Amino acid sequence: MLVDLRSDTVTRPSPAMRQAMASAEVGDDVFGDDPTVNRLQERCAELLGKEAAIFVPSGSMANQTSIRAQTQPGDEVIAHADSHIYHYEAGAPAGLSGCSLRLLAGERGLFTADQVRTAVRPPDSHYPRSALVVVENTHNRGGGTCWSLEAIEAIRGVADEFGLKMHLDGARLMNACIAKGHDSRQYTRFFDTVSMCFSKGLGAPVGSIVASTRQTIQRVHRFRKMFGGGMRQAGILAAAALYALEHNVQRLAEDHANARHLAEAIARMPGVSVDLAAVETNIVYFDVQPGVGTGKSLCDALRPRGVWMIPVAPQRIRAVTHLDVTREGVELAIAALRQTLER
Ligand code: TLP
Repeated sequence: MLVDLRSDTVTRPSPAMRQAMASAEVGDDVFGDDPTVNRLQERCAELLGKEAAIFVPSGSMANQTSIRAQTQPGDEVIAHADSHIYHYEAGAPAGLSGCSLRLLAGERGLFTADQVRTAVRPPDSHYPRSALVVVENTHNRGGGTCWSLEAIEAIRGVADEFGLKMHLDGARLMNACIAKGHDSRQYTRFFDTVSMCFSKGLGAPVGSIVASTRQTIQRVHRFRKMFGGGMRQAGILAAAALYALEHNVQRLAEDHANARHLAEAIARMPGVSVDLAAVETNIVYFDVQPGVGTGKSLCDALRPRGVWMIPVAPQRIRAVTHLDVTREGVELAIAALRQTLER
């Protein structure tokens, strides 16, 4: 058995999802003619409590079209220093939108309204114009952290005071909703634009959504085309996303329980350490003591045992649970890790 814990992006479409894809009605979505894409967009607009939504190929494109649609070159985007838009999107805020980033510190990917207030630039021609605040929920590098509604509401207050827009990188929004017991709209109502991915814990092969006002979605539509993300018979992919929304949301609780089980086992092992309080959803980060080796050497030793994790820093490893990892798989990963560390 292969237990691939590198990311929840590695999930493969199940036979039933493939069936839904194979029988999807399609059309040319660049002409707006694909009925399945249109159905997904309507479903997501409703789910996320916005006027309109648009299907895009990836989470990065969802974030970057949202940034481009709500900024001008020379503007500044306020985000956490560990955010995905900063670390893992190839410098796109600068490359595609001409924006600089104002990075905030804070435990586990979170920051406060006061930090945003301090970061906002005064209206002076020397400065970039503060335009947009990006919140990531759950927070990936933070450890799959969930935001509280109160913290977001307070940031919205500051954003309104200074005329800033707010974008939610909700690649794993449904993980936060399941973990916190919130309806998605309780989170999304504070944001101008919201992105969400189908290709992570929801188990679809490709695709993300952006939801917003009709007017902003029209702008996102234009930038999706500009960035090369207009797709044709995309209904095959939208069908997988619809299937995922129908069948794979509530089960995220299993992934969270599996991540906790894994983290609790790691906490009892020699040579590694984990902050259990930081494990709120499906992502586990743990640290390797230098005497044991590096994150990479431990991952390399696990690989022949059929357990895949990724080193994310010299002494740090990430393991992510998802719908292709069963409890049995987690037990196998625990046994392999324990044996490797005891050797
Ligand atoms: N994250 C991937 C890698 O890029 C690191 C992963 O394996 O976790 N926002 C967040 C919070 C993400 O975690 C990701 C993907 C994205 C956006 C981008 O999604 P894609 O990969 O579809 O562009």
